[in-house]
Amino acid sequence: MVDAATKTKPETAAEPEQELTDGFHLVIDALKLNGINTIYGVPGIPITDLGRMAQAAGMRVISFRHEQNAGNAAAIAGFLTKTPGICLTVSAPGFLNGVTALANATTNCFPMILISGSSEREIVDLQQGDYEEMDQLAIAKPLCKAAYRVLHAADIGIGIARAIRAAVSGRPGGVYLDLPAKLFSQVMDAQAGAKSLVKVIDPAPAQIPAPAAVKRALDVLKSAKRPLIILGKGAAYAQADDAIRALVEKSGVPFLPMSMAKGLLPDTHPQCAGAARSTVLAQSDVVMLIGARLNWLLSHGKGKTWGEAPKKFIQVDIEPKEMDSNVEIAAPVVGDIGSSVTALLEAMGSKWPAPPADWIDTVKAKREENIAKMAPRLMKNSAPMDFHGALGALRTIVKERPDAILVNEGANTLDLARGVIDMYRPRKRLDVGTWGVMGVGMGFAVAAAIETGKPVLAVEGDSAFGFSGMEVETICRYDLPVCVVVFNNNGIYRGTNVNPTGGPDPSPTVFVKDARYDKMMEAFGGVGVNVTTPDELSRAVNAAMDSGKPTLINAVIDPAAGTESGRIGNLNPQSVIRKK
Ligand SMILES: Cc1ncc(C[n+]2csc(CCOP(=O)(O)OP(=O)(O)O)c2C)c(N)n1
Ligand SMILES: [Mg+2]
Repeated sequence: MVDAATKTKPETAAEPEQELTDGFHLVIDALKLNGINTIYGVPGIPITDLGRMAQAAGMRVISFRHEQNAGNAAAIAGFLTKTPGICLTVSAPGFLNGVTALANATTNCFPMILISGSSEREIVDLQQGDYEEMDQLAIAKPLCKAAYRVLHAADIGIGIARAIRAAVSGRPGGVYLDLPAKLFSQVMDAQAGAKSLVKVIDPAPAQIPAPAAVKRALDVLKSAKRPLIILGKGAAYAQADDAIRALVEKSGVPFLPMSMAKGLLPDTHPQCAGAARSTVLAQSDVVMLIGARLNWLLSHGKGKTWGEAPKKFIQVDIEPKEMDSNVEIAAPVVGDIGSSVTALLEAMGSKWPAPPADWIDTVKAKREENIAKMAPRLMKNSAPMDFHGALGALRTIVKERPDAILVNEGANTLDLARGVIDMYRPRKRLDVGTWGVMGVGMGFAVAAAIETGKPVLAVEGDSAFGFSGMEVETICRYDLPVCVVVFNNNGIYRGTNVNPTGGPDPSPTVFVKDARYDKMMEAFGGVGVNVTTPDELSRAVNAAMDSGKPTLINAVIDPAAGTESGRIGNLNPQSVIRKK
C-alpha cells in the first residue's frame, strides 16, 4: 500500500530502478549464448511460460503431443548437429515420458539434454504428496551420462554449461537437468545474471590418439590378407566425412557400413561390402572398427557369424572402456574419430599397399551375385505388394533424391529397407539404432526436417508407426516436408496370425484389417493417399517430395509377406514344451 506521505516524497529520494532478470530468462539466455536455438517439448506446469518466453526470444519451440517423441527429436537433432538437442518436459509423468528417449539417446551416443521442471523439493523430499511429486534426479541418474539439478538462479549458467559439456564431450550421450518450479521465478540483478552465464569453450575437445597406437593399428592392417573396415554411427556422427572416405579409399579395403553409417561412402561404392556382409564377416582376418561397437548387432565379434579363421581387431573409438568389451582388441586407437582417422591417414604415407587381389575379387563376386539375386524381386509390380516390390520403388526414389533423409523403423519394414535402399550421402539414414526401439519415427522425422530443412521420407511398419503416430498433427501444424509411408501388413511381422482358441480376441500380433492410416493425416489437413502397387507408391511419394506437403501414404502390403521378427527371429526364446 502506498500512503499519501510516500507519494509526496521528493523524487530525488527514490532508489535508482534496478533491472532484474529471473530463472525463466536466464535459462533462455544461457541456451542462446551456447548456440542452442530450438527446444522440443510438451508444455505444462511449471514450464509453460518458459516455452512461451523462449519463443518470444526468437527460439524455435516445437511442441509435440507426447514427450517421448519430443525426446527422440532432441536426440536425433543432437546426432545431426553435434550440438545437444533440448527436450523440455513437465514434472513426474512428462519427465518419465521423456526418460525413454533420454536412455535411448545415451545408448546410441546421441547428445541431448532432457530439461524437466520439478515440484517443490521440500515437499518431494519429505514425500508429502506434492503435485506431480517425484525424485526425478535420482530416477534419471542411472539412465543417462550425467544428471544435475539447479536450485539457485545464479547457478543456471553453470548448470547449463555442465549439461552441454557432459552431453557432447568424449562419447556423447543424454544428460538430465532438473529445474524445480521455484527456480523459474527467482529474481536477480540483470547484470549479475548476465555475468553468471557461461559460454562453453570447446565443448567437445579433440582427443588425439597416441602415435604408437596409430602405428600399431597400421602394422596390423598391413599384415592382413583379408582386411575389412566397419563404419559405425560414431563415424557418421563425427562429421569427418572426407577423411573417412580418404582413409577407406587409400587403404583399398572393403568396407561395411552399419545401419546409420550407410551413405558415409555411397552404398554403390566399388569397395562397399554391404551386399556381401556374411562373407566379409566370416572370412576377414583383420577388422578395423571405426566408431562401431562389437555389440549384438555385430554378434559380439565372435561365434558363427565371424567364421573359423582367427581374427584381429583394430578399434577406433573415443571411449577407452570400449576396448576389449567383447573380444581382445589387438590394436586399440583411442581418440575422436576425426583426429584418429586423420592421424591414420597421415601415417599411411603415400605408398600404402593394396589388399591382396584375390580377397577383393572374392568380395566383389559375392556382392555382384547377391545384388543380381535381389534385382528381380525389387521389380515386382504386384497388388498387394510384398516388401521387396514396395522397397524397390522407394530405392529408386532415394537414388534420385540423395539429399532426402530416410527415417526407418519396423521389423521386416526395417530389416529389408536397410538392405534394399542404398544411401548416397552421410547422415541421411536415421533408424532404430542400438536398441532396435520402436517409436522413434515421427520424432526423428520432425527434427530431421527442422534441423536440416531437407525433405524427409519416413518408412514405417504399421506397428512401428503407431508408437508415435499422433505426431502427424505436429507435422501438419509446423507444415513440415515429411512424407510418411506406412507399410500396412495388418500387424506386427505379419497380419495373418489367428487366436488358436478360436475365441473372439484377435492374435496379439495383428491389428484391425485394412486400416487406412492415410485418413489420420487427412484429419489434420495433410495429404493422405492409399496405394496398392509399387507404381502407385512411386507416384505418391514423388508427388509428396515435390510438393513438400505433409503426406501419409498407406501402402498395402501382403499380410503374409513378412517373417517373424524380420531378420532377428533367432533372438526369440523357444518353448520346448509342446502343449496338445
Ligand atoms: C519400444 C518397443 N516395443 C516393442 C518392440 C518389439 N517390436 C519389434 S519390431 C515391432 C513391430 C514390428 O511390426 P511392424 O512395425 O508393423 O513391422 P513389420 O515387420 O510388420 O513390417 C515390435 C512391436 C520394440 N522393438 N520396441
Ligand atoms: Mg506390420
